[in-house]
Amino acid sequence: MSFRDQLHALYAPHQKPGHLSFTYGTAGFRTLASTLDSVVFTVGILASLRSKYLNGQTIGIMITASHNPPQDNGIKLIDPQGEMLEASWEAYATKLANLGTEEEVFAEVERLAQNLGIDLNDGVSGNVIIARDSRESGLALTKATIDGLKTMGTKVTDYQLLTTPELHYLVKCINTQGAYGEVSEVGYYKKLSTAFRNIYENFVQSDSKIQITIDAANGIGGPKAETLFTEYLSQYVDFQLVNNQYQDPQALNVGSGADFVKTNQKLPNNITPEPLKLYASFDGDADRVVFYYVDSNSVFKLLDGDKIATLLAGFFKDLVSKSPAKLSESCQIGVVQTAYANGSSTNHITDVLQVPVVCTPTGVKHLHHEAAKFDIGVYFEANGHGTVLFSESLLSLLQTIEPSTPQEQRSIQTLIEISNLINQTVGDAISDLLTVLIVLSIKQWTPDNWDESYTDLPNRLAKVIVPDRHVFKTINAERQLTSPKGLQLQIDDAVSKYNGGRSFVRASGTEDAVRVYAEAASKSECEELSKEVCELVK
Ligand code: 16G
Repeated sequence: MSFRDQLHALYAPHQKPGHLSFTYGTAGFRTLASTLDSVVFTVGILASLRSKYLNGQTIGIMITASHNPPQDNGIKLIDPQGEMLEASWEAYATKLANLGTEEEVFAEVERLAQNLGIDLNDGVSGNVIIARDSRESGLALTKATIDGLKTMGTKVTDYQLLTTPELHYLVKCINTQGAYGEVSEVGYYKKLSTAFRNIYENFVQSDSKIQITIDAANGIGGPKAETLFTEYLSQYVDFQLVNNQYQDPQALNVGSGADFVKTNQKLPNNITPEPLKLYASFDGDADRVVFYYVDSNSVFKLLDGDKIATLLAGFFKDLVSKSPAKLSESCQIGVVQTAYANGSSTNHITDVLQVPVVCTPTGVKHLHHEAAKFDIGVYFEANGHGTVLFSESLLSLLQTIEPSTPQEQRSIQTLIEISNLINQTVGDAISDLLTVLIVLSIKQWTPDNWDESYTDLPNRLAKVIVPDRHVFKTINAERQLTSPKGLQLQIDDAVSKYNGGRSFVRASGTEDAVRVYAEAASKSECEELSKEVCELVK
C-alpha cells in the first residue's frame, strides 16, 4: 500500500486535538502523557523519513520523560551513531506534530520528501528500533508510534523496557555492524562488565569489594543495574538498590532520583546514610547520575556533574602525562560545561588541572558536539548528564603505540578499557557510575578525598513563572540576555554589588518557566543576589 493509503487507514485515532501545540525541545517532545498520542504518531512518520533519507540506517525512538513526574511522557529520536537527532530535523518534527488534519500531514510529508530527495514510493523501507522507560503511558504511546511507522512500511524492533543510554548503544551497534558492541542488551552488559573487570583485575589494589548504594528513582535503571551487578560484577562490587519499585509507575522520581537530590541538595527517601560511604542517584531513564555522602559530622555532601567532570579530567590528565611522549604530546584533553557549572569547578579545572574548559548552552547535544572536538572530551552538566568521548585518532594511536615502561603500558591499557567502559553515545548513569567507581578505586580515594579537590561557591537555582518565557533570549552560551531589552544591564548592575557574584537568566526548555542561577562568595550574598535577580525578571 502507498503512504497515502496507509496514512488514510491509520490516521483517524491519532488526530491532533485542536487547541494543543508542541515543540521538539532540548530533549525531544515532553509534556503530559495524555496529550501525546498524535505527536508520537507523527514522530513515527518522521523517523521513517529520517531512516530513508539516511539510506536505511537504523534510527532509535525512545519514549521517556526522564526526571519528569509520572503523569508526563516524551519522545526523542536517536541518529545512526547513537547521537541526538540532527538539529535541522527538530524543526520538521515540530512542524509535523502541529498539523491538525490528515491532508495537512500528507502534504507536509510529500513536501519534506521532495525537498530532501526521498522517494516515498521506491518500495525501500526504513529501519527503526524503539524502547520505553517504565511509565504507565509508555505502552500505548509505543503502539501509536508504531502506527506512524506503519504508514511507511518501516521495519521496527520493539526492545520494550530499556534505559535511554541502552537504546543509544543499540542504535550505534546496529549501524556499525557490531563494531561498537553486540546488538543486544546482553551485549551492553558484557561490554561494560568486561572493561570494568579488566581494569579492576589489573589496576586496582584492594582486598575488599567496592561498596555502593544506588537510588534508582523507581525507574528502569534499577532492574538494569541489578542485572549487571548480580550477573556480571558480583565479584567486585557490593551494591544495594533503594527506590527500585519500577513496576509501580506512580512512584517514579517521587522523593528520589538525581534531579530530586541535586535540586533539594538532600538525601532521597529510603536512604539512612552511614558516614563516608558513597551513594548514587539515577534519574527515571538512567541517563544521568549524581553521587553524595555524609561526612563524619553527618553533613550531606553532593558530588554532582561538576565533581564528576573534575575527577575524570584530573584522572585522564594524569594518565596521559604518564603515556609515551608521542601520545602525551599530542593528546588534547578538554572539559565542556554549561553556565550552570559552579565557578569553583571551572577555576579548579583551568587553574589547578590546567585543562581547557568550553562553555555551551544547556542540553546534552550541545555539550556532546563540543566534546567531540577533543581527543578526550569530558562533558558533564552540573545536574549529572554527561560522559567522556575519545577521538578515533586517539583510539587508533592507543592500539598501535609501543610502551617503553610498565607505567606507560598501564596508562595505555587503562585508557583503552575506559573508552569501552564509558558510553560513547550519550551520558549513561550506569556506565558513568562504573567509571567513577573504578577511578576512585584506582586512586584509593574515599568520597571525602574526592570532595575536597575544591569547595563549591554557594549557589541557588530559582524558577520564576512569567507571562511569556519565549521573550527571554540569550547569547554567549546562555550567559547574557539580549531580550527583554535592558534587563541584562540591570542584572550586571545587581551582580557587581556582590563578592564573587555571578548570575544568569534563561528560559527553561522543559518547563513553562524562567530559571535564575546565582552564585556568590557567601551563602547570604548568594541568597540576596538570587532574590534581586528574580525580582528583576518578574
Ligand atoms: C533536558 C536535557 C538536559 C538539560 C535539561 C535542562 C537532554 C538529554 N536533556 O533534560 O541536558 O540539562 O533539559 O532543562 O538533553 P531546562 O531547560 O528545563 O533547564
